[in-house]
Amino acid sequence: IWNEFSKEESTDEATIQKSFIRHATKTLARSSYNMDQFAAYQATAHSVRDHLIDRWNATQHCHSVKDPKRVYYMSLEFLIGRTLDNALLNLNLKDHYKRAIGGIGFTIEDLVDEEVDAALGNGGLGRLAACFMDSLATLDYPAWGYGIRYEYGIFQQKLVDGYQTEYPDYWLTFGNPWEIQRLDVSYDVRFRGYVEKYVDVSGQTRYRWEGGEKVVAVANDYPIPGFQTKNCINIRLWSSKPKKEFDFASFNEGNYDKSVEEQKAAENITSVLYPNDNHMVGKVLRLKQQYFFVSATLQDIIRRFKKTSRPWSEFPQQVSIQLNDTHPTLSIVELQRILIDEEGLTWDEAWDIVTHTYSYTNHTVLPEALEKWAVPLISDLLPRHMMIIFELNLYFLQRVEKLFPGDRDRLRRMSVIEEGHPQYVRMAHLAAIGSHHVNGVAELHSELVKTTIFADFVEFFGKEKFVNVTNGVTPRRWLHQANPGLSTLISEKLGGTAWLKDLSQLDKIKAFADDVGFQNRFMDIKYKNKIRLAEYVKDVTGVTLSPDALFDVQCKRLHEYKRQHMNIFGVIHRYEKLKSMSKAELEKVVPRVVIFAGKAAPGYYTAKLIIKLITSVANVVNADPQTSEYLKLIFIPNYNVSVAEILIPASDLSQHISTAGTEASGTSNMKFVLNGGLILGTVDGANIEIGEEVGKDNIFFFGALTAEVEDIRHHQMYHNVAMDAKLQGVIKSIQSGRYGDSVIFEPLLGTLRSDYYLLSKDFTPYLEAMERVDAAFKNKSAWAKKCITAAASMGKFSSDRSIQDYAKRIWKITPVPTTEEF
Ligand code: DL6
Repeated sequence: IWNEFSKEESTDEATIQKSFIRHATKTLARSSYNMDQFAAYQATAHSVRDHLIDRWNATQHCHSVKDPKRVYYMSLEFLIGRTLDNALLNLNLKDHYKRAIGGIGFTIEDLVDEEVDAALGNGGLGRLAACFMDSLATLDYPAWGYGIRYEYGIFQQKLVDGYQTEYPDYWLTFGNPWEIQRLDVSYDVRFRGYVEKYVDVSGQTRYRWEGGEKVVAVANDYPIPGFQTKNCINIRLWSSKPKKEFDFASFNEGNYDKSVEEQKAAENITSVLYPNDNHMVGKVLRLKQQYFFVSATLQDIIRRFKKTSRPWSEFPQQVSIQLNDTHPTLSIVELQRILIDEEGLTWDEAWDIVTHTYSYTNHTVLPEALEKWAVPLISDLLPRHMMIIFELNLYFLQRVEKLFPGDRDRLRRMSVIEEGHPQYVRMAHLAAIGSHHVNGVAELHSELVKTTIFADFVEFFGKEKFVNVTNGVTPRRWLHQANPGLSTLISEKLGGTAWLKDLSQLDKIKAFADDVGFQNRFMDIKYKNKIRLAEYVKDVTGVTLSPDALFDVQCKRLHEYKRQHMNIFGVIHRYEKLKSMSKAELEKVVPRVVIFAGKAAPGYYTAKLIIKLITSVANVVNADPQTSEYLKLIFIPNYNVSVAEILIPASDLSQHISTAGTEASGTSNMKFVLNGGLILGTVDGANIEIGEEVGKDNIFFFGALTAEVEDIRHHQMYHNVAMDAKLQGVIKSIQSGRYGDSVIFEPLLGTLRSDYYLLSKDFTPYLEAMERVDAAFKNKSAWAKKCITAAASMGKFSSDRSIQDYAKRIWKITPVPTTEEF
């Protein structure tokens, strides 16, 4: 009976309609007279979810039976975006649902638009984790994602008087059909308390962590379907609950607030995602989040491992844990604690297991982003962990001393503890010491990892431990889903959709780069995507755009190192130049639409000023009848995954202009080129590898090189270097009050005095690169050829390639397809 009734539902139109109506009436308690569009989305989502769950169950069953080595991807961020469209496409159900839902009187595209983004991440790091989950599922790897189910995702950004204003992102208001709450999967997590020393029956001195307070971690499962496979993996997101619902003593005393205080404090742990990207903020609640997530995840992994009664020594053969940045690094200490304090292993046995289990991805070398936690903070919250950190640091430094006797400065540099008042724990050092591999996310970045923050560690551990895995993006979401027109054209030319699972096949599209008929179709798809974006922009900003203009996009988190200010200074320069042109000169100009989008961390004053400058300039530029045909400037508010899906396929040019050596990789650069847009970029991060693949004629590079940056900074600091004349002109124009009260912008302009990010040095080369872009865009056929060649060269940048790289070289796992019998 079980087998008969648990079969995956059929996908014919009538069955889908039946399932839709069953969910509308039984799950949502709606009826035909009160079905609005949102309810229709919910009913559809529940119906699709049934398919996901069937596959999810089959996959779990298959993995339990085959018991392969699994990889656990621990990440405090998963920037998933919407799920409905992605699930329909990955399950190959889109056309079926389109017809079935159409038959009920709704359009699937409208329903897709009803979904709220799951925005549990800040930017690149979180979106990378989501792409990796898609690839892991698609490639049939036995994998789990682990994270936190924040009730508030990344804040919603609105513009008020041109300033960024933040609003809470309570994304769960109407429930979330994509998650499965698992009240049966829960673990206690302890904080604070004390450490007791005792002697066990065999006479060994041991420690145990006691007392303190406990909260409960409850699992919420988020099924992730692979593309054209039965495999459906899981992201397990933890939410915090109180151990004790209620303090009766306080309640009986009439102290009602106090009676629920503990409950509130427990729930607060997973309340909100910290909105900082590439910047460390040392708040206690954040440390609590980290340990809460680490503790629950490890308990879950260990429970699964113990089911098969293997000895502990086999743990690393069964379990590989990837740390997505240092945020989950306490996991290393926690596993050591469990093994020595609870499982009775010796220190060395335990450490051997730990160091064969973990690997760590570094996503930045920017000093302000490297995590360090004050020792008193850790001691208070996690007293036993602090002891273990000191102890493992001692053993580590003893080994360093042995290899480099008497080199005290080296010991100071390599120590996990940064000396001072207070002392700090350097999480990157801890992660590197406790992992078997450390990887950077693009070639240049991985080199910088080896030569800067981990130079001493390379000398100590050897260079084999430090590897590169260049990032990638999933072509399913970022081409097939976001750009159906282009996906269909490629499938037509390649004779099917197999390329979506093997992106290297894109290469064959190069053969059509000179074919005028193909060029026209390719550019026609771009044109339609530009119309779609123009409609969206009209909707959210009221500004009308011409799809004939060159669409120039920079969408990413606002950061000085990403240099959105260089872009807006460039726009001002362009505007001033247009103002000085005669009518005849104007007629030769390539019309341009410059689009910005991105959030600034709420406490990042300079980044917020850049937004204000962009919106202030936009007010002037867009209202100027003399130039408005040739230049439009847009700031799209509330950039998120769904906005990116509209923006990226519509760009002719995108800017990735970080100061060389600062952007670890970047991943939107890959998405833009994959969608037939060209890059204007610095020789930084993954731009470099993109350049190698597409060829130097199909990318616009400019600017100082990484190797030059330090010298230039030094020179600027000590030699009274004059600011670039064109940049000076721009500053003067801002200071003239042309874009509103210039006093507001003084702190931003002030950053150009020390000019840490080298705007002055790079400004003229930047403008010259822009001129090359304008000239190239004028030749429509040559431009189309560049775009086609570039897009067809993007095979390397599939996240499938990144995942295969991790799987083979670091995790040592193999695919386990969920076969039909499950
Ligand atoms: O690796 C994903 C992504 C890179 O593409 C970006 O270049 C990099 O800035 C970003 N790094 C972070 C680090 N933040 N922290 N913590 O987000 O990672």
